[in-house]
Amino acid sequence: MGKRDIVYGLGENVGGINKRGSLYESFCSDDFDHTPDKSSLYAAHNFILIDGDKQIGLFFDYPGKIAFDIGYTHKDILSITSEKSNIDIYIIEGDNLLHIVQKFRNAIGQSYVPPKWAFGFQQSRWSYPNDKSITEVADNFRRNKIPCDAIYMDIDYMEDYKNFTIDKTKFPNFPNFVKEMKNKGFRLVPIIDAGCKKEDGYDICEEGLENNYYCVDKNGKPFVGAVWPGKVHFPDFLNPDTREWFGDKYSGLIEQGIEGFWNDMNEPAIFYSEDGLQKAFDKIEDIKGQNLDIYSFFDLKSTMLSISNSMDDYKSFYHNVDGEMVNHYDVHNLYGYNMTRAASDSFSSNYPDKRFLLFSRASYVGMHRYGGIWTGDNKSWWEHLELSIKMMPSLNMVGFLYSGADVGGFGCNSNSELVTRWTQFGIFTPLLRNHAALGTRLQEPFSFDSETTDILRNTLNFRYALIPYIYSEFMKSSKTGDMYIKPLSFEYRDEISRRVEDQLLVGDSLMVAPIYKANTFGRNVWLPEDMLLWKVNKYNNIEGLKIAPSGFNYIDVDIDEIPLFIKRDRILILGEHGENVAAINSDEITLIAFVDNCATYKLYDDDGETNQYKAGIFSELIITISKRDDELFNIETKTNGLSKIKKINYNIVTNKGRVLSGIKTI
Ligand code: MIG
Repeated sequence: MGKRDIVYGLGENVGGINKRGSLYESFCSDDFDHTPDKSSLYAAHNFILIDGDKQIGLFFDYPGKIAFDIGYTHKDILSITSEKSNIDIYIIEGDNLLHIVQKFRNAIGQSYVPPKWAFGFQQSRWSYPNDKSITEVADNFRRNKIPCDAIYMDIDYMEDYKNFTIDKTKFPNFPNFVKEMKNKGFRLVPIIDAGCKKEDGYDICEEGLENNYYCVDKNGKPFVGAVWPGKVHFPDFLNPDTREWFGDKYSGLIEQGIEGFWNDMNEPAIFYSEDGLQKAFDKIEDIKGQNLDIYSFFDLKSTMLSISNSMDDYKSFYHNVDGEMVNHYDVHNLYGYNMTRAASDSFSSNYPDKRFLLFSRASYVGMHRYGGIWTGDNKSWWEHLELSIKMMPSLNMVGFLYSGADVGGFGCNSNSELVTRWTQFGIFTPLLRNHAALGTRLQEPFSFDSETTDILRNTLNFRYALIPYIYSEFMKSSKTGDMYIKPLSFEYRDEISRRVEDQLLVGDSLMVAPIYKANTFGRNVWLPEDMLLWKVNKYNNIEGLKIAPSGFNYIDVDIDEIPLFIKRDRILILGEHGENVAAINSDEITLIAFVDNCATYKLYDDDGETNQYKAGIFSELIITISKRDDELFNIETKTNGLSKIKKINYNIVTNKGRVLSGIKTI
């Protein structure tokens, strides 16, 4: 590598946008400590992009463990090591960084498209255990007038953590409850785990055993591991028959009214295996009664800690790939991918014209065609808000457009300021879900003081107002292989823009500069060119628009403000807000444009529910604003006939900072 080369990529991983200086690994791991010393998270996204004298993309299609030493052992040497030699390497050249990403994305296929309601705010917690607690959360949203589209059901909705069951004591009439919630405007999103409980009489267990759908040990017997329900079998998702069988099981919940799922623990996470546990017991037996010196004691401790997700376990079971026994360890990174593929394939064949919400914890490049991802068990740490900012563009490079982090942080206790700042960034991520772990402090938007509730209401109303823009940009990116979220360097090639890691380009018109530090009421922002600054407080109160000059600007950002930068000759589109996506009035939009010369925006929309858009049924409204003189602008619109928009409230800011407002009817 040249001294100043930048290495982008690796999708979901720790570290910065520029990965240089560290050692990374792809081995999907269930690790809830996303600390800087880690080398791997839940995903294996073996794509890197080098920005040096030459720009080049590299994709390593390899299902096992692979290491990326990006200037760690030697600062100027990039070295990639797969454990075995069976690897396909793709070298992608192009005119610039974005072009290389587009070529890569065109090769790996179009990104998953969720239903439009999945762009609304979603609330989760491990767990809202029963129908009463879910109703209470829903009522709290409406009482506080905070928009929300979905509430999550974590593992406790199941009977003894058995996939595809509903605990009847907690949900006496589930289909009815789902309907009631939908009438109130909320979708319920249940979790599905990879491991299936080993229990006589449990249909999933029995059918799987009868048909050899589970992974087997070296003797060909169904492999037994343990997760939430205690002992489980792991469906062999590499086997197409297993996929079809398991995928079709989602229909049981769909028939009860469910329209979205999250697939968890599919690295797969294994708490322990019988062998692993036995080895640990033996060790304890051996040393019982001894006077343990420091090394024997540490050894004992690490034996206990390494019972979970152990390499020995991953090496001890097999998949059936076209009749051949393949060791799990060698294809580990394909497991969660194929679980999510199973669900997606089944949705497409059983409900071909309906879109479902589907996202996964584990993933591999290519899974982006079947579902999105969330970034797993982060913590309520400011550092993890920062990490989530840096991860977003890397996820977009590998096609995971529908993604997001647990807003507010999953583990540890959050506070009002962190939830506020995290939400203020989260509103730009397609998947916007507040989620928290068992035993942590409540962090729903109404869980703090009334001032915080007010701020979060405004913030989330603003998210809903942004949905026409977010959806339009998302859909265009998914079609063309563009990135919905980009680092600055993908558009601005000056040396400072190439190094900025805490500002992002969101869609075609916006740059964001989130606050991600505690007790902070402002920050430096690098502007590669003059931009229009709008400090959003209440979104429907468009005031204080001013031009921020290129260069470094220190921007004051009060706790209730979101600084937004609109690029020159670009247009931001805003809709109305509503209590959920369905309630948004779609015949009127507001635009804010920063026009020096001429700006055009192509607003995409579709029914948000079906796959008709693939057959060309979507609406397009092209808005062009061109300058006649300093005071006069032409606004022209052109539609493909399907746009419902009748009225545009415009705010045009000239390069001298004058704001011209008015209404244009179509
Ligand atoms: O071992 O289902 O990442 O979102 O709340 C924890 C309980 C299992 C991990 C997921 C998290 C979820 C939790 N699960």
